Amino acid sequence: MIERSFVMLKPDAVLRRLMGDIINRFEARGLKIVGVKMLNISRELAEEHYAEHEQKPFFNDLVEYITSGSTLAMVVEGDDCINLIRKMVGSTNPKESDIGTIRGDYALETGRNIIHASDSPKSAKREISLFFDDSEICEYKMPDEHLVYENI
Ligand code: IDP
Ligand code: MG
Repeated sequence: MIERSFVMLKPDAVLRRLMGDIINRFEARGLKIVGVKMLNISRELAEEHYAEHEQKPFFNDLVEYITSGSTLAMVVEGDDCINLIRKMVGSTNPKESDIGTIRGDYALETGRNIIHASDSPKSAKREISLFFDDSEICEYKMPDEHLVYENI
């Protein structure tokens, strides 16, 4: 099923000039970027985005981290892409992330793990609407869709 996931490159990914490499991984896989923008996340938006972690001991550090600089927010589309992107991102703790995953290749610490990706269809819907207006999503057909997908 075609899904959309919310992906955010955290401030360290932007500062470390990893945006291109990471976006390229999604494009090379055959996924479609249908929304993208850079933004400095407000404290309010960060708290709302990470509301599920409000009671966790790392919550304040997490909000500080995510609001410490510019981020790149994306909506990525593709077949069953929510789980697929989580696999491409790797474990929350980069030391446990497989080599070949984004965190496993570019990060060392949980508190500097460079990327966020939605963990379920419900989170994806919530997160996309938190960061993007409908008018900011672009629908288009990839000319090689028949090469990426068997039954198109
Ligand atoms: P996820 O990003 O892999 O979905 P979550 O458990 O949803 O991981 O946690 C959200 C973010 O909070 C993580 O990506 C990481 O930046 C931060 N975080 C999670 N657990 C810890 C921790 O134990 N210490 C510091 N930061 C943490
Ligand atoms: Mg999460």
